[in-house]
Amino acid sequence: MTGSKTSAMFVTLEGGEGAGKSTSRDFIVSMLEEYDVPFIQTREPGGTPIGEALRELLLSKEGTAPSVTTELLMVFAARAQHLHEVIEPALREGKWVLCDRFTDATYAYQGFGRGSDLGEIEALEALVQRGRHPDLTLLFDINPQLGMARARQRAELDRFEQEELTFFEKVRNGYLSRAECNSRFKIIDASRSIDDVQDALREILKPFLDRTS
Ligand code: Z5A
Repeated sequence: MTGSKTSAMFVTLEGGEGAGKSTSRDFIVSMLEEYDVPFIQTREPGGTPIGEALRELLLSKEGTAPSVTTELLMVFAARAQHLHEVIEPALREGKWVLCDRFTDATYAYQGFGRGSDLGEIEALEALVQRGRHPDLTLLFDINPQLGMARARQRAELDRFEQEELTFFEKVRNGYLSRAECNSRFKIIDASRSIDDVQDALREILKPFLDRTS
């Protein structure tokens, strides 16, 4: 990375379990390097020491599970620190920020999945983000049954991944309904092969990257 190109973009990756966000993130990183674009990659919940500590609590299967409201406040607490410590400074420096999950995940998981009030999520979003929103959101859409089968092959399941299929169906519907009303979303059919998903990503990202050269 040379730091010579300055069209900062805030790009988020979203989708259900096993949709292939991590696999695709590595491919996007290789594209950013190919175009010599300065960038950082980060994730939510997490991205800072405070955020990573909250992530551990959120995903842990040990002890008492947080209440729906506690869970909602924890993801926004992690996000407030993430914006303050990592995302805003990087954007100010003209870097692309590639973030694995952001507030659309809160709408999908806490709102549509757990039933948190969407108006309350909007209020927290306004408080924490102060008008900051992603410029581009890549939604990896997958049938939850297929996604869960992939996730199960990969590693031990965390607290979220142990939910019933109906939870993930609600999450998927939440994401799709958000995508319907926001033009920053690009939906990628994540049930396709890795090569096909990467072709779709290249097609989506190339116009943005060409603008930086
Ligand atoms: N959460 C929340 O509730 N509210 C919030 O506001 C936020 C988050 C921000 C952790 O997220 C949890 O936090 C998440 C929601 C909640 N729920 N869970 N669980 P996470 O992003 O860290 O966790 P995740 O959803 O489980 O993502 P992941 O583990 O990184 O999975 P993925 O990135 O989507 O998939 P992957 O690891 O790239 O791929 C899974 C497997 O499938 C792997 O073996 C791949 O090799 C394979 N794969 C990938 N693509 C393909 C294709 N195209 N074909 C075949 N096989 C493939």
